[in-house]
Amino acid sequence: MHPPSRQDYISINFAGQGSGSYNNSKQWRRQSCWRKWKQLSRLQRSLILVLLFICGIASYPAVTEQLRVVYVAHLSQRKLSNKRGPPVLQNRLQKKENASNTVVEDKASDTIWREAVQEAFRHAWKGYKDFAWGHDELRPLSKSYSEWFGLGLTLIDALDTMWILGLKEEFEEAKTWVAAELTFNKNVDVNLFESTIRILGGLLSTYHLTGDTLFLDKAKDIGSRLMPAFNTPSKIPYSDVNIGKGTAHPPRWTSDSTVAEVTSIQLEFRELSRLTQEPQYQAAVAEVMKQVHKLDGKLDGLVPMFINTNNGQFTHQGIYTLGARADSYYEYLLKQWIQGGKKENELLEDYLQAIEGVKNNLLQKSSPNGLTFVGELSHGQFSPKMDHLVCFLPGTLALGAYNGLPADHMDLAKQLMETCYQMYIQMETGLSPEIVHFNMHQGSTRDIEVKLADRHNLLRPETVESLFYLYRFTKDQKYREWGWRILQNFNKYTKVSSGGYTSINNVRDPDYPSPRDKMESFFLGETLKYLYLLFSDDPNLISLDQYVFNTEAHPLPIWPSN
Ligand code: DMJ
Repeated sequence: MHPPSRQDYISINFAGQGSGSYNNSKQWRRQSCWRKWKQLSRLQRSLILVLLFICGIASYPAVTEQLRVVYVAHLSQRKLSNKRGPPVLQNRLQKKENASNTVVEDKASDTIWREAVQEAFRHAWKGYKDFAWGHDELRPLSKSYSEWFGLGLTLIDALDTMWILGLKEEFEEAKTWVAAELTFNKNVDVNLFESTIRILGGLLSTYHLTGDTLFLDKAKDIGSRLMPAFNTPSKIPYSDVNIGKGTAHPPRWTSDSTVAEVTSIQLEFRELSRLTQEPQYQAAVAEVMKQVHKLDGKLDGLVPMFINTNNGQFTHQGIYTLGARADSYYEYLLKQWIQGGKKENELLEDYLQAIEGVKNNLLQKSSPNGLTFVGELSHGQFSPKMDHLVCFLPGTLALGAYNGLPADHMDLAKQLMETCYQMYIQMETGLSPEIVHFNMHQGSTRDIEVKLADRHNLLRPETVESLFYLYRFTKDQKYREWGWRILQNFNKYTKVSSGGYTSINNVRDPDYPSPRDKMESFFLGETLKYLYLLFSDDPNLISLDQYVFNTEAHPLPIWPSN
């Protein structure tokens, strides 16, 4: 395959950056036009004036709208990009700007930023609709698609985002597809965790937001088809299920499952039981939590990454991370506790103990600037490696503090939020790599290093997810400005002109970030949803007193106390 041409990217250039001869040529053109105008007859001049007047009236709304968008984008771009120095300094400088100017910008930016997210969604949706409709994922450069489960994954993951963003037309056409085309009676292997968080979670939340039982019926159908995964000797589920045949199995090379996967399906199955009044779903996932709660092999509440489906024991012990394969275990301890009305004490105890475990074993500061980060532990050896996935943690810590957990969780959330933002802004594209390593030695010149193999960006949501929580709880405007900057960088380096956004291979090369030709479903399910919510000041747009987001950003109701 040919490497995709660079013209596939939209890059934004603002007027005024042009050549030095601009004024002279303008003057010359003005004089020449005036000469030609004088040569016309009176009738010809009147006709031209009438024509110009009619055109002006017809194009007035479109032109003013475009000018408004360009003007505000230009202001924001100038405000955020053109100043040198670390972000903290920039914020201080911004506050000093003349007061009336700030009022105009703030008023406009709130609305404009949300409109920019809607625009990004529409652009992503256009690519999906034109080239991948009804398939799992868009391949925007080759204008085709890829299948994972063959279940319209992107469309289902995006349903509640369209509802929340107010994209009624797009929502209706997707709903029509769900009603007419979506069937789970298919001979396909699906991953239990991925299909639970994206499909079951997406359908349940769309049901709650819309009240349309179409989505509940579909949720019941997929939920019941996933249940064979729990038929194992230990009741710890297998990773894969054939939803047509009703059979389940572990991956080919092992009888282990991933700890994060078996402990991050609970919010969805518990909710399915509540809605259907059928207890088997909740019972199956509660059994997993009960066993993991009691297991040996934890370190201060931190869990290993694998668990065996035959004997129910942790395997590959001694490695502790808040990143891949363990991340959402911690998230779901807190969120199940919130979902159930803060009554299930074991969940809370495990969560609080784990956060202490993070503080005691995984938390360090980088050099030279002292960024707080969460590293990994491998058989007693500390590694300053942090996955982008860990950036869910500031948001989760903040959510816990909002729900009455210790205030120092919020302090830590703020410090980690700054670090996650630096993982973006210190890269040449302003987009975070998948994995970073922090320098800890005195005399280092930069805090963050990136290995060659870790330079990709998959359009992941964790940082903007945390920005959303931090802004909701603190109302500190800087979190929105950070989110706006990240959105602009996605637009600059990952937007494909014919529709869609693409993962990239190299966040350190702004000239050629090397597109991967894939738009992950979570870009629509999570990244754009959290950005939109970050830019909304309405606390009732998915109130955090009424909803808890699953790990794929699908809001599920907090259960009423009775
Ligand atoms: C999503 O599927 C979920 O957020 C999951 O918890 C982690 N991986 C992706 C996004 O990065």
